[in-house]
Amino acid sequence: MANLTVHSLQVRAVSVPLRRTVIAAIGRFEQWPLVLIDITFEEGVTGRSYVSPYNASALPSIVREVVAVGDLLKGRATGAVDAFDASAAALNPIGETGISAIARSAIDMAMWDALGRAANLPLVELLGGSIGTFRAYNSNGLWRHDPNTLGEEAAELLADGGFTAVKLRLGNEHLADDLRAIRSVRDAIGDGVDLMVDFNQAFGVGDAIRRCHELDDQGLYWFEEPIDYSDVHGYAALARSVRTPLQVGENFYGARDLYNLAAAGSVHYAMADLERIGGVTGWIRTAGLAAAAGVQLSNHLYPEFAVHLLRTSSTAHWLEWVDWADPILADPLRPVDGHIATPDKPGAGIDWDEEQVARHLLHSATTG
Ligand code: SMN
Ligand code: MG
Repeated sequence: MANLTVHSLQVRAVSVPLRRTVIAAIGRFEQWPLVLIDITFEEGVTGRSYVSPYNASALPSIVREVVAVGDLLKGRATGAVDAFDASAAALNPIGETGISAIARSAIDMAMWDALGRAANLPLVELLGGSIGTFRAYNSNGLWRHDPNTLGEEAAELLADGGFTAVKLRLGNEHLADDLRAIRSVRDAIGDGVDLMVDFNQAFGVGDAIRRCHELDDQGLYWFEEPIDYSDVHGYAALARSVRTPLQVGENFYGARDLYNLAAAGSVHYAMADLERIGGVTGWIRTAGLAAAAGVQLSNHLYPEFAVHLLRTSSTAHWLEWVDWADPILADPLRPVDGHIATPDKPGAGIDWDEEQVARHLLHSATTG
């Protein structure tokens, strides 16, 4: 069934506890808010997705906007790409980024999930790929807290799923604190483990050049977002003067953001966040561009959808493993030997643990 007709929507906001408090240059988060989308189609299938907007304050607006986009698609058979373009056009008056991007991405992911379920194919097979595994780094910890605890935490993160790579959040005001954090982790993990670092846009260009030079001989795998994600010229300046590859993209709102950086020779590695990039459709478009530009592409969050997409993207690089939606998932993914496997079931493989959803529910809207 290549086209589906939206019948009704259920959109629910929950907030789940995080095992380790997220502390980064962009903020501190003790709870992880999620918006769960269920779209039921007249053809008898239900598609599911979730988005995680960090800020609980935005949940009611996101729920409303997702419902509005779903309503717009009601009553006419549509494919996922057509639905995506129709929702992008309808949302254009309120802008292409922010809640507008989150709403169309959420609907898009649920559409693709439904298409997989309707075709009785895992999403990866619907996209022309095959079920299997993808290598991952463990991103569940190593936030900007007491450096003395980071070594122990890094060892836990490696052991919990057999990982060979972890990501550490930096961007402290003083170099000594970044160095202390790196030393603590490296002493615990040894030289054979890949160590990515993430600055979360902490610096202006000059300070970023200074900090990246100071850390350039630390054997780090990538420098993620040293500066504002959209500063094309700043990234070009960094790329010219730093040896460690640059990683940027979790804040991209579509393929054009990658195009702008790639065209300026400003980026080595890119990542796409399904909530911002435009869901599965936005990922496919971005992955085509990444392949053409020779940029290696990773995901940011959403491992449940990303594992399908990485296995169908020719410059796919690393899967970022986070388990933050696990409390409300009926059948969470489990890392094995540092790899994540595509579930062998129709669609993306997302189903809710309804008891837990009810327990953590904050708002909900139903239409149809
Ligand atoms: C990150 C993710 C989610 C919240 C804060 C920070 C981080 C990452 O940038 O890349 O994992
Ligand atoms: Mg990041």
